[in-house]
Amino acid sequence: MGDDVSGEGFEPLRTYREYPPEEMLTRSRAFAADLARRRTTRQFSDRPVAREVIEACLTSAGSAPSGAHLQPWHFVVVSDLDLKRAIRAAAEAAEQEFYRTAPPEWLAALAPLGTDAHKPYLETAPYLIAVFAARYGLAPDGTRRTHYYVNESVGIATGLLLAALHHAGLATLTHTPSPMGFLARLLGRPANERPVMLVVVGYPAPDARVPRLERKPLADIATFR
Ligand code: IYR
Repeated sequence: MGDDVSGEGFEPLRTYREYPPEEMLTRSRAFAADLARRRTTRQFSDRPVAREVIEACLTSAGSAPSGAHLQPWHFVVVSDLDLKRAIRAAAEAAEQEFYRTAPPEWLAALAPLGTDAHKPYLETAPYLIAVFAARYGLAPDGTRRTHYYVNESVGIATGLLLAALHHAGLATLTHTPSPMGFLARLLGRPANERPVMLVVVGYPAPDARVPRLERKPLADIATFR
């Protein structure tokens, strides 16, 4: 006996699509090659991006699997310049403290990336997407509902978001100002939500530069047994 899928709450799987083995291979390789072009970018253009594109990419993010399908995520899309400025000011204040007090080992690990407390892209890029994790569900009447595997679920959704934005032809930066409690305050999020990260989105600056870095080869990241 497997899982019971006979009840009223079930329907046939209609959306699955099988590809012939050759096509499966070419598709998987083409997808890998396309994702291999994704680079975290720290210089953004101020060129506008259609809101509909962001909406479609967030729809991709929202397709993620989640613990008990409770979808414990919320995305706040910030394009308002005053709000971006306020986020930048708060993030830079937090980062100044970070770079002043971080352990030497951490600062050494970051050195190849060339980062510092200066975050002009938080103002330049057309969109900042603040990712929030709903630690528990909160009904309007204040009733709480336990959420499961929140970090895993939000991590998967954010990964799909980054892939969708890249697929659309946009550059991204995952930014984790520390501490980032200011995001919940500035964006007026409810008490059950914890800010997870900011995803900076836009066109890369025409003269954008990225660190030379290599990705681990397959043999180092996967084991077949
Ligand atoms: N949040 C800081 C520091 C930082 C930390 C890690 I780990 C990175 O991969 C990159 C940056 C900053 O944004 O500069």
